[in-house]
Order: sequence, then structure tokens, then C-alpha cells
Amino acid sequence: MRAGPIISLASIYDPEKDEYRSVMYKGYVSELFVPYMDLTEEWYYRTFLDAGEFGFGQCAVPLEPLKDCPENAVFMDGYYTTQDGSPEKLSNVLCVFERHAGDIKWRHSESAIPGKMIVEVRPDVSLVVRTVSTVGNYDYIVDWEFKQAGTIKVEVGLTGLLAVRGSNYTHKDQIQEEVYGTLVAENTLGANHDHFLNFNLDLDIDGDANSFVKTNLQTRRVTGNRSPRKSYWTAVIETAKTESDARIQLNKKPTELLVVNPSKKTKVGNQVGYRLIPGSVVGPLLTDDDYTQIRGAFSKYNVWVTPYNKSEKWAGGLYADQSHGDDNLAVWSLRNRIIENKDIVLWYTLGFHHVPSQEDFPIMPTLSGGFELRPANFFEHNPTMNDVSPKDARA
Ligand SMILES: [Cu+2]
Repeated sequence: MRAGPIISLASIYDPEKDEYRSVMYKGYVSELFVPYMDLTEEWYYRTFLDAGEFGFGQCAVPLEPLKDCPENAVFMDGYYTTQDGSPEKLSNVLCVFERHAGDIKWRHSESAIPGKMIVEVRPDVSLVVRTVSTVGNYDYIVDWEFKQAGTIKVEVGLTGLLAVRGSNYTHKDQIQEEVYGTLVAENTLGANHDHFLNFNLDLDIDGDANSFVKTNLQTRRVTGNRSPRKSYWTAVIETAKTESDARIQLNKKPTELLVVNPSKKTKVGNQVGYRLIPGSVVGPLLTDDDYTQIRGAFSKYNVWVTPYNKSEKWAGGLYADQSHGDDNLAVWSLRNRIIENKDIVLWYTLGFHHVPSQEDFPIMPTLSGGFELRPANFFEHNPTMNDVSPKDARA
């Protein structure tokens, strides 16, 4: 009832090894923090933890065939445990479908061979698992998309109703005070706010003993007579030893982030891994001592890595309701435990700073963001090389 969909035991078939290889033991939305910035009496406390306080899974809604999901979708029921321990059924809250979006998986037109043009194209087909949770005014669409080349792509779409406050104002020019938002219609103020979604990603890259690696891209000046060039960049690899090495605010410096299995290597000697490709990167704007920020402290960093601990499931803490922020991801991480060559959990926070605009009213068109987990030296080569193209299949 708290997490909503949980993806378990995600693995990918390796055609070369003729076996399924593990990628993710478990992945789910661990918390959703939505602090509003309106300081008026009826609003200042609106700083919701939508998973811990409301139940992101409990708020899942039945999906509408042909509208929420395409015509080839298969619908599934969900079950959660109620407060007295009995199971509660939610009908048609999951849909699973193949996405033929018209995109290209890979292609090349080779024109370098005299008198010959070689063209190869493969269309992209993926498998999508979709849910929608309507938490109060907002509807959150969560897609887990599994691509043939091994990428797991997560996309979150925000739609539904803005939380609005009644007002005497009918025109922006009348406003002389701070109103903490945008006049989105006459007598209607849409408050500024954030959405921070934290994903708990227990990756098991080809086994459960993994390490977190930062590949820092650093500019180098060319010295001596090595090259006519003045500069270049190089990749400096750093393996995180403890939790403090893995608290990362993105967009500060160019870094590629990987989870690798240090005991598994490809034939040419690279550690097998998966790369986190961030999207919807936002950082905290509130001060560390604000009560709201203490409770939603996981939003301070985009990336955290912890050693697996069965009691550490929820970034906002086990008891989020009325919490004081003394048992959450930010507190656990202060123990600075060893994370190298261990069963580790990657926590990724994506988000949106939301200054409402008039188009968000009365119903907001979907705003999307997400991230990807992409194989990095996990396979010996492109794992989809031997796929048969639709043209060949017909022949
Ligand atoms: Cu919003």
C-alpha cells in the first residue's frame, strides 16, 4: 500500500551466455515529498510525504482501457494489506504492454564501400509496466520500461489538479503582497511547490556484491609537444568506499555513475556494470534547518548509496507521519558504512520545481521526467545485433 508497483528480480537474457543475468533485485518508489511554499495560515504545513503518509500504492486507480493504456495492454489487479492485515484488491491498477513507438533501436547507413550502400535498421520495441496513483489532487503516472538492449527506463508523469487557493484578486496588477505562487485564473492562486520522488533501487549487477563507481570527466591541459591540441578530457575512475563518497548532488561536475560487479569482467577486462543516466535533476531549495527539509532530507542529494539493510526501505523513514526526521535516509547515511563490494542500494531522487502556469489549470497536461539504468560493459557487444528485422522475418 505504501510503494505501489515493486519490480522484483529484473534480469536480462544474454544470448551469448544463453542465460538470464540479474540486474535489479528490487525497485520501487520509496517516498514522494511535496512541500508547498505558501506561508499563509492554512498552507504553511502542507509538506506532504505522499508514500509514507498517504500510501502511494493504496492510491492506485483502475486504468481505463484505450485511454490510460494502449489497445494491446494486458490489465492486472493489485493487492495490498489493509491495517487489520486482510488483503484488499484493486482492480485493473496495472497494465503491461509492448510499446511500438516508432523509434529506432539502432541503425547505420554505410556508404564508404565503393558502389554499395549498406543499410541496417532495427525498430525499438519495449515492454512497459504502468500504474497511476491519484494522491489527493495529483495523478502520478509511473512507467517502468524494459528495452531489448538492456536499458530499464523509469518515467514519471504528473497530471491532475493543481492545489489552488481562493483569492480576491482577479488580475496580477492588483497584487501588492507576496502570494507564493501564480494567479492561474480569476480568484485562483496556484502555489509554488516541489515534487521529489525517491526510488529505492536494490541493484544486483550479475550478482549481489557490487560497487559504486564515479567516472569523473576532467579537463586536461596538453603539455609539451604531445599534440597540436591545447586541451582534452579524460575519465578518472573513483570507486566509492563508504556512504559519504556516494552522496551526490548532480549537475555540479560532469560525472558518470555506475554500479559494477568488481568480480565479473568482460573478455577484454572491463568490470560489468550498469550506468545511471539521471533525468529531471533538481536540488533542494529549503534550508537544512527548516522542519520540512529535515523530514524530507533525502531531497538534499540526488544520489545516495547504502549497504543493504532490511529495515531501511523508505527514504522518508518508516514512520513518516508526524516524523521529526530522526529516522530516514539522511540519518542512516551518516553512519558512513562500507559500500564497496557489498550488496548495495542505490537511492535516486528525481523531481520538479513547480511554478504553476495558467495551462496547468483547470487540469494540468502531463509533465514528465525520469531516469535510465543502462548496461555499461555488461555485455560483450550490442546484445541486439542478431535480432531479426521485420522485413527478414516476413521473408
Ligand atoms: Cu506540481
